[in-house]
Amino acid sequence: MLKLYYARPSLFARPIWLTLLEKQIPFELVSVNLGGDQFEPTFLELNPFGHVPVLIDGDFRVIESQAILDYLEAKYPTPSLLPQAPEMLAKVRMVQFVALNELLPAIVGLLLNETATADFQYAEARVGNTLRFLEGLLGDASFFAGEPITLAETVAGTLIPVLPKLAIPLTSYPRLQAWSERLLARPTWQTIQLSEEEWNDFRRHFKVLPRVWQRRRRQRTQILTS
Ligand SMILES: N[C@@H](CCC(=O)N[C@@H](CS)C(=O)NCC(=O)O)C(=O)O
Repeated sequence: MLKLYYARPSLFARPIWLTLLEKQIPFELVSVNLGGDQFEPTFLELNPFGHVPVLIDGDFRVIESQAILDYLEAKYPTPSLLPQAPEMLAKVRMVQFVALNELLPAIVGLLLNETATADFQYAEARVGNTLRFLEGLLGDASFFAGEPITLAETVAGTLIPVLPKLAIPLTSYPRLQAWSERLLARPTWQTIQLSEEEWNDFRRHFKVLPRVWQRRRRQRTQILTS
């Protein structure tokens, strides 16, 4: 059976978890405590960069979330989450990469910084810019590539719905708000939903974790280069 090394709140691992559920592929979840277990030698053998997600399929191992999504689509093509028509494919890829390269770092900025700081305001502006773009791209469709859902939803759909919890309501983006509500109503989204307590823990820990990771990485660099 497939094994997914993940952490419940991990913004990179959640799209994989959802994709496995949407494709109805049997899998086992292996939780990695990102408070330090990612630097343990047994985990570094799976991913030398010390990140989740990692997917294990028999004796094949895949790291990097977007590579994992491509692997799942190629190996388990039904139901398909990636359209073939060039324009739809481009739309889905745009959403995937704008979500990861613009929205995710902006969300990290919102989580790390205090409200009144310039860094927070930059993160807020970046979120607004991304949401305006995605609102236009979605247009009047139910999902980015029409029906059914695609990787655009399993990727952006794990990020956009958290914005209201970060004091960024979706009310100015009515199409994305309705899209987000449609996704949250799906059984698969409900399965991965964090409880209020998990979300508060995640927010609290988020401010200290990057500093811990930086320190552990410096130690690793010394080991790797000595
Ligand atoms: N580019 C990687 C990024 C993965 C990543 O940064 N994962 C975070 C969790 S959200 C992680 O494992 N952080 C722990 C660390 O960096 O030590 C991917 O897309 O899979």
